[in-house]
Amino acid sequence: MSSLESVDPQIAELIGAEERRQADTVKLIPSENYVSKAVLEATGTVLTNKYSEGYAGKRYYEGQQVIDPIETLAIERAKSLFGVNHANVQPYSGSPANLAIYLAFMQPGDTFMGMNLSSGGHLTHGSPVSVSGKWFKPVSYNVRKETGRADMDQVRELALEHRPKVIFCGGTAIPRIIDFPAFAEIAREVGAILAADIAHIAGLIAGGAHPSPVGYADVISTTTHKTLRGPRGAMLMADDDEKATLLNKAIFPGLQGGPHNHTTAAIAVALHEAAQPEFSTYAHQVVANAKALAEELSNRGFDLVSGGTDNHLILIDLTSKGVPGKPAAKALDRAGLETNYNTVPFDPRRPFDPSGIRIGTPSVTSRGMKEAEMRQIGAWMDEVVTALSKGDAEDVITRVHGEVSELTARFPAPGLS
Ligand code: DSN
Repeated sequence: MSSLESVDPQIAELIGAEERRQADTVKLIPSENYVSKAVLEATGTVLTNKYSEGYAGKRYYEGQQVIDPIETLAIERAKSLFGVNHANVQPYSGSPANLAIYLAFMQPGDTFMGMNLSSGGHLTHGSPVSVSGKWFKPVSYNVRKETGRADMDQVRELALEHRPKVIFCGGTAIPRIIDFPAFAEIAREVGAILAADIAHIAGLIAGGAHPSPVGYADVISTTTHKTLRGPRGAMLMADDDEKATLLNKAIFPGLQGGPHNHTTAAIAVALHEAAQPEFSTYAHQVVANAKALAEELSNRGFDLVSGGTDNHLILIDLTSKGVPGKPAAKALDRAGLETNYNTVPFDPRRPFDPSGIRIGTPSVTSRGMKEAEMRQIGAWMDEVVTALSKGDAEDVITRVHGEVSELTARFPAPGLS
């Protein structure tokens, strides 16, 4: 019996249940993944016992003989993997990382630009319910209705009109390649800082399956737990010394206290894994799988925002199927296909009951699934959603769940016992 089982059997049982759930489910949420056993091991270590406010060589607590080299290793690996001059590996997650960008380069009330949430942006890119929208003046740009792709004419017009301090590109529901050079040109023209939020695509960039913002964006923020396949955490990167210093000050002492050293170690492990040749194979397969799944869904009459995908993510408007996103996601979940309901661009419905679902292929790719399995998953999704639209999906959900279990048994997930 493990210590956890003997000390707290309730939590041990719940963790075990979650592990079994993750093993038995086809996880299609595009921001999730399965980390390796090595990343899990680094996360669950005595490093959690240590306080380390400050940065290597300049800490406010003694006893940093081991923490300093761990954090330095993580930084050096991030710099080498992404080809940047500076990296900060301390942000607790993506939202604090983005807030640090505001703190570093803006004053309360200043204007910035970001992609509208329903067009694919993130809450921290100026949503009125986020501190980014409450304490600053966000100007939102959209995708074009006809193409579902970022409206770069609108970005330029708004930038010229509002002269933002910062322009954010990137987001959480963008199925297409982000045109970093085009954003950089506009940012230069209006004298704005270009911030690239690459949280979703960091692993694809590291693996060479998506263009990099390095050389275009002034600052880069990313989480470490999505396509990058590390622990839950984040990083900030920059080439310019002055900007890097401002970002460091914004993270500590501006926003955070002690870094989560166990997470820092696990980030270092994930960055090491991402530098191996097999990670590039994984990154390219993530994209190939997403394209195969998008094609299958499209052939089956699903309305994909922008018509398809260039990356790991597919955004589906279910309006034409006569089923809103929330009931569809719930029915799919009961069939063992885990997605999230999501707004689509110009969605007439509300975020808690939107028109679409968002899916992606990082997790299934980490399990070793390929194009044939993606076609099967697309067929199952169609069966469930079609049955739901006809009002009786129970038999289909039960049958598909059985078939999903057979598939997941053939593709064990990394990190799970
Ligand atoms: N929650 C993340 C996602 O699912 O995309 C963004 O922060």
